[in-house]
Amino acid sequence: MSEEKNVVEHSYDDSDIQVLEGLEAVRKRPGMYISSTSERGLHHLVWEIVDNGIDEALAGYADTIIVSIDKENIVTVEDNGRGMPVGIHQKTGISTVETIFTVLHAGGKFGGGAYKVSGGLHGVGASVVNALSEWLEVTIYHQSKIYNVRFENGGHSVRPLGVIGECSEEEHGSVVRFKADPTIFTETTSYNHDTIRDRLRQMAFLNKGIKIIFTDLRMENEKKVTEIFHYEGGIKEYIHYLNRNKTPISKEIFYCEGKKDGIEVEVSLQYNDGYVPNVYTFCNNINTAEGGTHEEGFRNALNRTINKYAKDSNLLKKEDENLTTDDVREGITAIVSVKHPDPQYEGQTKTKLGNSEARKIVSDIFSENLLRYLLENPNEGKIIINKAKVASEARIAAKKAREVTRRKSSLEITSLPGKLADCSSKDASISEIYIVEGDSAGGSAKQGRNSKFQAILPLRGKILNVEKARLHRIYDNAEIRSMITAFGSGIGDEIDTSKLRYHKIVIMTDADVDGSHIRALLLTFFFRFLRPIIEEGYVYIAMPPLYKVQRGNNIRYAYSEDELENIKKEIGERVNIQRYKGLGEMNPEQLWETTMDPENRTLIKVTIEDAIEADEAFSMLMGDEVEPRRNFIVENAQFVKNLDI
Ligand code: 28F
Repeated sequence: MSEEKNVVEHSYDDSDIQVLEGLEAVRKRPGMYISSTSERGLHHLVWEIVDNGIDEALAGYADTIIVSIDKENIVTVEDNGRGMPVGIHQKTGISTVETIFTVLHAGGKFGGGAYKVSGGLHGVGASVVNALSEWLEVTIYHQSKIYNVRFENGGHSVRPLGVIGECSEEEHGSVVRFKADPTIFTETTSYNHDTIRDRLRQMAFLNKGIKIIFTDLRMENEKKVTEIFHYEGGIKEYIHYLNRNKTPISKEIFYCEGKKDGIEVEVSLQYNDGYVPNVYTFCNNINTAEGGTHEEGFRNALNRTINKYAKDSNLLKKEDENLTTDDVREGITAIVSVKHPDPQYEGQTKTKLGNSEARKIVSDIFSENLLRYLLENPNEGKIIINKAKVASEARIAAKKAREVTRRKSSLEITSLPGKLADCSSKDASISEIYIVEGDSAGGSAKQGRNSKFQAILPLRGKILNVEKARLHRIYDNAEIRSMITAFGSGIGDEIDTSKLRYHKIVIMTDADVDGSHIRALLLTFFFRFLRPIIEEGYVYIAMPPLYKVQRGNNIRYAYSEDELENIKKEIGERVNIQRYKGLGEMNPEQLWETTMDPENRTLIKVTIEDAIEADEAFSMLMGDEVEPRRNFIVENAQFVKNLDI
């Protein structure tokens, strides 16, 4: 505040010209400032302005941020803070608010020890948003006056800051309203509702107490035009939210916070009955997807503290081997959030925290509080240690099982499963394996196939639901063992897709409820334990026909209701229609012709668009909780339909 006089006046001089040159540079090379001019870059505009409001709230002056998008994709962001300073900025000779919006990097460190907490990665400053907007307006409520300034065409001031009205003394804050420039954002200027909603929700979780209100006026015909995100519990409520479709094994969610050397640390966690760890780390509200020093501090402290507690309380005997990091992470959902005044980011995508001091600070604060939590909640302590002990036993058993499987498959190639009708080709790039439901369909497939490059593996009954099973039980399952040996690639951490014996793994099941269940089970298994084979595009779903339509010698197959109607139109209504209830009803020739012949068949390639989303979907579809599954199916009828193709 020392840098300004408390008056509003305006004078243009040389610095204005420099300012416009600066903003012009942003317009010439926008990618340097906002990553890209695609949809992603467009959203950066919103994040930047929201971050500034969040900073005002974190400084303790605001508690509410309102974000709205109107029909024309105009964005308005509002806070109830002090209002951006309206006095003249000593260095630039124009008001501080105009300085913020016209001088590059004016939004960064502003002296006086103030720093931008949010932002970090995309903290490029409000001037960049102005430069890339068709127009932008700032309105400030401060000491009973309403101030306003408007810029057009990438930051040219068309209405200098002035008082446009009066307000009550209690009203204070800043409002920024802008329209992204379509000549810059040539791909799209339409914001993605879900992207904005999810990020605002996350911001509310990461900054406890701040209320974020989101209104999307483009959603007028739908129920949720306005959503309010407000969590007094912060990341503790985030954990509850993340575990909403899981079954927690500990009731009381762990939470701690602390501060040292200007670094704020928050950690929250809860264990669920699953086996996959989900640890999310943040620095200055940015998801540090590549982890870094804060994540290492967390991991070491978790391991050390759990082992110490387990031995001190005799839950683990003195002579027992320590639990490993993997053991103590099984089924954990955790969030580590730090706020750092000077973050250094590293890694491929610059999402890895590099500040080495963060390691010890996180570790110290977290371990002290975790130990206290365990001592104060001995029941939770017991549950957690038991889970890690079971994990450790399973790890040892799985290692043994893996050794057995590996020895078997390396000894002799005849250890291939007996039920497998292998193909004669040894060239994986042309070889296919059909995983077929049931022995009778398997028989038809064996007779109908081209044995040169097509192998058939019939599965009997339903395979194990791997969502609910641990690695050693998975190795015990006969159906799964035969798949693993047939594929040849190995499994889990030891997977090597260059050893894969077939480059097409085709799931062929009946077009009924049982068939789609088996397909979902297989996909879950692949997703959990053979993920690279999906990622590298080796997994397919076969499309058997639903109907056989016959008129005299003319035989046609319909793969959908629509197609059936079309065929009827084409060859007449007086046809003989047979509905296939299962693959077994087709003779080998028909199965070849309709479903297996590369010339005629349709295969659907299984892809993983977004591993996290897919993982959530699988947990939901496969987990114990009935209610979220029901909701998910209702909400995502489309996706489920795809799963059930
Ligand atoms: C809709 C987005 O950008 N809110 C903001 C403030 C408040 C101050 C400020 C902002 C401080 C030192 C310049 C007010 N009074 N919402 C926002 N609210 N910026 S941005 O100051 C800017 C810097 O030099 C503010 C006293 N100190 C700071």
